[in-house]
Amino acid sequence: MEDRGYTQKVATFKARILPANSVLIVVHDFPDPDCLASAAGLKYLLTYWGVPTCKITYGGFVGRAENRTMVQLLEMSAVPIVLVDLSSFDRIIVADSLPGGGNVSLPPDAKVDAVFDHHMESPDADAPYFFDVRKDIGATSTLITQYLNYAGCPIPRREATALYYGIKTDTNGMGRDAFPEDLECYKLLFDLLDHQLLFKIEHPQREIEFFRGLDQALRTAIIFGDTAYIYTGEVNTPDHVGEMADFFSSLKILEWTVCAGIFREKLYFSLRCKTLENAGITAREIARQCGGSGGGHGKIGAGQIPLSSKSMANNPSHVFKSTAKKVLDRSDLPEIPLLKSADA
Ligand SMILES: [Mn+2]
Repeated sequence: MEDRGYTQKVATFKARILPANSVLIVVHDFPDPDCLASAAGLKYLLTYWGVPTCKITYGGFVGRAENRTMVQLLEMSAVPIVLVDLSSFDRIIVADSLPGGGNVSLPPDAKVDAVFDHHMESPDADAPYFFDVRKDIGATSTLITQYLNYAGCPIPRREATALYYGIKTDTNGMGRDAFPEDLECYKLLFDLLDHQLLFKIEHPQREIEFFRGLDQALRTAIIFGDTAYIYTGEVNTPDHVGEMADFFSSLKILEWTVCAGIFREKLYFSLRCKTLENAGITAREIARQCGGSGGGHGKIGAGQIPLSSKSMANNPSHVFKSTAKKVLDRSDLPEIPLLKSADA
């Protein structure tokens, strides 16, 4: 593999973190496989460098059945941030998100030492921490795989399984928002991972709530033109919203899939598009108009809007749907229930 500056970046990162007795790795709220795998990879690298204590932490909880299975089978000792005393750590690293990005439960005054991410927003060049934030890779797991590689750190089976699954889910198996570096790392990790464990993660045992949620989503789904809107109502976990967006986007006639649900006084939404490349920008604009925050990549976007936001006071689902239709320039299209539509 060509170096692409990684040797230098690894050295700069190492110099920023070491020496340290304890490092906290913070990932985004309701963590997904990419951020969990990135944290596991970073933790392994730091341990390899001799850091005695590394802890992985997240806001919210691990929701999706796949992700819970991943944490359990890969023995990732990740803990909710409410159980963590930030002041007891020498260094703080943020993975797969930006400090202050709206989906990280770090207090604003927390002193961050390093950030790894792959989203469209980048920190200011003079940010007081080391950062490697890339628009041209599909997963933070790719970035961390490169750091392990260029640090000369052998990747064990569990970490390889996590990183592979992180890249796989963020790129939908190299089919979405994937770049050459993702494929390089994907191939490298394929030979290192535990395929039995991967199978168990990808085929988790589900709670009955999953099927209730699916039923609710099917009943509320509507179609307008090439777009579906699914409102899941109150959800047990915000990542159910993204899960349903992925599921419904397989409907043949769709370009856009918009899915929204309510969890603890916030409306969470996910966007998927098939051929266009503006899901992240669209998510950001919908969230902005509703008084929340959002972002993403080319084909996937997401955001959250506090129900306390002025625009959301009455009937949040309706306000959100109207705003999404307006931003997508589909306000005038008639709405048809998905299960009654002729094409479905
Ligand atoms: Mn990611």
